[in-house]
Amino acid sequence: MKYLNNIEKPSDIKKYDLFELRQLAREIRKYLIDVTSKTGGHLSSNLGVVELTLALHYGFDSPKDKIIWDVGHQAYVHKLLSGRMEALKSIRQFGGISGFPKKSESEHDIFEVGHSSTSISAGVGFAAARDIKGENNYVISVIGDGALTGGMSYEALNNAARKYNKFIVVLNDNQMSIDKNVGGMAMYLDKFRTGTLYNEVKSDVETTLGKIPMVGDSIVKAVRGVKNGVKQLLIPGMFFEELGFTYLGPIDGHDMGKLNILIKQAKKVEGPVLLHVLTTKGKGYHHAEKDPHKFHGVKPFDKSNGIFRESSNIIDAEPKKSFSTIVGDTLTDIASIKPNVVGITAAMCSGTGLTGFASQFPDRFFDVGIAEQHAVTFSAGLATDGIKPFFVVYSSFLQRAYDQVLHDVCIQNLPVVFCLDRSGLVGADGETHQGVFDLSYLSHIPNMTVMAPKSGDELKEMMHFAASYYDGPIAIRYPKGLDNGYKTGKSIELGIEEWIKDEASDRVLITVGSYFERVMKVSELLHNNNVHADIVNLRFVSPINDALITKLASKYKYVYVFEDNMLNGGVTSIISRRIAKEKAIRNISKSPSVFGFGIDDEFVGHGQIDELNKSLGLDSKAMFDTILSLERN
Ligand SMILES: Cc1ncc(C[n+]2csc(CCOP(=O)(O)OP(=O)(O)O)c2C)c(N)n1
Repeated sequence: MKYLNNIEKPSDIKKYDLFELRQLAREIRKYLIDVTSKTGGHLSSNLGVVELTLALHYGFDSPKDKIIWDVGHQAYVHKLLSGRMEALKSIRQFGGISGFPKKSESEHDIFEVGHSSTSISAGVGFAAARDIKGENNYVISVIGDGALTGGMSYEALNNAARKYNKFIVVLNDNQMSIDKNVGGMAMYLDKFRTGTLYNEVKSDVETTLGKIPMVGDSIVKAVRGVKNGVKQLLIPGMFFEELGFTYLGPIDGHDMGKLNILIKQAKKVEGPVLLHVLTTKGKGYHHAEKDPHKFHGVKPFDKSNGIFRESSNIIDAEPKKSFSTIVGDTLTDIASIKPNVVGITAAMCSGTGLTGFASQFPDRFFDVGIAEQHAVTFSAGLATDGIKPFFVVYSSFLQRAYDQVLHDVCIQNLPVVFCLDRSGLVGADGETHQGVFDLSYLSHIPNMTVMAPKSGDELKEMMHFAASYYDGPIAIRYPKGLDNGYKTGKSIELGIEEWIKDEASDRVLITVGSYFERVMKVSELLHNNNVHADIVNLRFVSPINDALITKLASKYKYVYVFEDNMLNGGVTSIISRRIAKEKAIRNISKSPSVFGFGIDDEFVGHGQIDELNKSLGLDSKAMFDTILSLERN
């Protein structure tokens, strides 16, 4: 690594000439493949931005100039150029560096991110702050064509129009989101590559003008005559130009020389600039170029053949299914008997397990792009007119559609089903992706039913229950990972919990969803120490029935709640409040002490889920110890 080894900060690359920059790009690709083949991580997006990242750091002066990444999964090259070459080997691991920009890691990571479509808004903020302070730096927002499907990016473009100097939006267009990019903007951008935009517009103009009697023909001739002039007028980029940006491009994003020239030009333009860069996701690694989707987020793999090193369950006699697969399969089963059922994703078709559904029911499958807010209100529209939508979405991504859930679905009490994948701790993606807020942000909304299954079988039953439920919205939240194999037990009934053990103890363990296995283990450890506990699988976080609360308030000395969620506003809060109310109303002299195991008022970083739970004192042994010590006091 002759060139890469000599770089400690971004400005170090300025000493290289074009030939050397190209060598450096080669070394970076090799290093990225080496590291991610061992650690896993986001590979193909990073391979696609090697030259672009080099050109940005070559043309600008970070951190004085502000380079803002959208989503942030493509910032590995940036990390390499800003002193984290060795640290990259620990990326996404417990105690290692983050897979996304992190201010605590480097002064060059100026804005934190993980969710999509934030970079232009943040950039407008940086540009406005700069102007208020009378400073002179450039602001550069780097956004992918996938992230450009998110509504907030248009709000930001609209807001930036004609206002800011030294503000450059770099559109990194590789025609891919995680899956193939979708929607009208993707089609529009696609035409830039093929040149069909100009031809199409020209023929539209000719047809329209030709229809005007007398003058039509001569104008058409004139238009043909000034073909090149028209081409200048109708060039790609009109959309952005109309919004007040100067459009530059499209340009080959792997041509270092051209990139350097265009960035120089962009720096001279007055007003905001949109620099359109065409890249290839997975560039330079044959397997990733061939299947960029597979190499978007990788597990460790054999770099010689691109084959993932499989996890051990694959060699089990009967491999366990993931919760996402169970959701996809169950939705397909439901849709085959209920013709009004549709499946919706916000750019996460394969991640949410919907690939099979999409191919079996292409007319009832909707990928709306990275547009969670739209997906919710779109579902509300469908549900109002007799369709039964299942919006399958990662828990942390639904956060941004809170008002749509409340305002468009819940107030009108519409029968939309939300399947919340990746609820609870998700592991290596860290803070931005932990799905530990949904019980709090959903269960306090009137009309919303919230369920959490203890297993894949129960998840399936809950989906069938939801498919036949028309009295309002339902959310089912389930974790990342593989099914634990527990059977459902008694059938699902609205608001009714499942008693796993009910033996008149003075202690009860209330388990919510994915905690089930760990709680069974806690119960076993307690039992072995002659401490006996009843066990309730809560199933419904909302509604929780009155009889359960009465029983909890009057029978037990200790109530332990286990929830893969924030304790603030989560199940522990709900149950504590309900017990306190019960105590007041029924004049119960003694009520139980309620203790919650969950996330206590902090953002949880990255690492394996087991490691994170251990660090939080939420593994079975630690929870067992906590119970013993609480009761000893
Ligand atoms: C709000 C939100 N929804 C979904 C995702 C999941 N996600 C991560 S990257 C990605 C695709 C981004 O595509 P693009 O911006 O074109 O970047 P590329 O990977 O193609 O470089 C998606 C959907 C997310 N990060 N944030």
